[in-house]
Amino acid sequence: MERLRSTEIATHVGECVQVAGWLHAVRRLGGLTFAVVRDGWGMVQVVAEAPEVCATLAGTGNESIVAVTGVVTAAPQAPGGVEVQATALDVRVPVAEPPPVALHKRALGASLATQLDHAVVLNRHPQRRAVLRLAAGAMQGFRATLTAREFTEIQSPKIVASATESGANVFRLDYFGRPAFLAQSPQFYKQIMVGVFERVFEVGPVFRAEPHDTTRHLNEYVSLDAEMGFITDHFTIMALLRDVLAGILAHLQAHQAADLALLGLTLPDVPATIPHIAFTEAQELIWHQHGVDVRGEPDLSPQDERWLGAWAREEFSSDFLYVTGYPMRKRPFYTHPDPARTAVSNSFDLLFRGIELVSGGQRLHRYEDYLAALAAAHLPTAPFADYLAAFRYGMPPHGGFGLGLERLIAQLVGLPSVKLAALFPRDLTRLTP
Ligand code: AMO
Repeated sequence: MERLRSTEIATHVGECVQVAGWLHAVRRLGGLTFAVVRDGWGMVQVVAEAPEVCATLAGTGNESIVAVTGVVTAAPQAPGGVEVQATALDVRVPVAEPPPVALHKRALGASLATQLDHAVVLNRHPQRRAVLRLAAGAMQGFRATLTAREFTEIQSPKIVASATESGANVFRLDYFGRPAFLAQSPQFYKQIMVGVFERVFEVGPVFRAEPHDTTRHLNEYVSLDAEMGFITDHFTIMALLRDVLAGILAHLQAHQAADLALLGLTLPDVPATIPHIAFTEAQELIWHQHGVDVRGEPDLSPQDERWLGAWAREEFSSDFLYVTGYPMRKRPFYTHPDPARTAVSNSFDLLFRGIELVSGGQRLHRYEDYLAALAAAHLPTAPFADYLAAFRYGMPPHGGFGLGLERLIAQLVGLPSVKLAALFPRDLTRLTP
């Protein structure tokens, strides 16, 4: 008999079917044994009355691989509104040892460290799985939205010869005797590829040697990057990003209702125009509202971002807020200045519920401007020779953004750490699992 997936059986009421998966839970009630079989997509409730099936279930450890044959019947209280009345049970891979953390409990009680240390097994928990599947859905929504707008997907090298974001926070490695780095972002390559395709995006890992342990930093994370040519300024990119976010959330709503329901989530609205505030105005606001004088600071602190997030919610009922015009001295050398005020950059961060989710902006596009920017940053041109070639041979005004996938998921779900949005997070102490 062909195996059906858990999500398929609801349309087979009255038929004899086979389901197979992991034995998630077993409990006895009167003369009946109830079991839950979990497969890659969901759960199936199984009811057994036959003494030999009940005895086998009683003697089989959770997480054993089992196949159940039986008739599908309507059961409004069961997941999916159906259950399987088991007539036969085949234990294919018995497991005797209990898992390191109970997977059959509705809520995961384990500490963050325990959850991360046992991620291999713990990622099977229905709630963990729903979170991780939302991350998969967000990547799909990102790809679908940009593909529909004629962007081309690229995959750029992750072993690179120069740091892109800054010399700090970069993992060094030995490339056949030559120094090399793990890419901090696809920044240079996505810009170079604007010279080829005009509009590009990339979904891929990036590496940051951040030597601190926080709830918002990973040492390897998934970056959702986009870059496009022929823009007016950073506001063109901010409008694009607004539509990309709306596209991602619409995708999750349309395709992942079950995961959202399991996590009890309602997705936020993305305003037709996301409100924006200039960097210096944001600092003034914090000074007036909270009495903390951050004016003159080159960047916003996590506390400043939380305050601004709360203000956006209060003022605009928006979970999203753009902060524009960061000081040039805090942005990477490739950033385009505001033509009217050269100390101010044509850049933005997007705050989502009070945490930086995206950085982006307009880039320099003239060769001479790059030479001047590198000189001003006291950087040699030689390591950037290939990158600079793109500008020597003609590049349009362009810009883009980078969005951290784990931050998006952590903020959407309300996770206490971005580490819980990664399959197997890399942090200061964790190189395994
Ligand atoms: P930036 O360095 O600000 O910009 O990174 C962009 C976004 O990536 C996420 N992020 C992180 N997520 C988890 N752990 C980290 N250590 C981490 N660092 C950053 C954040 C952040 O907003 N090249 C530019 C983007 C661009 O301008 O296109 C860049 O990488 O969500």
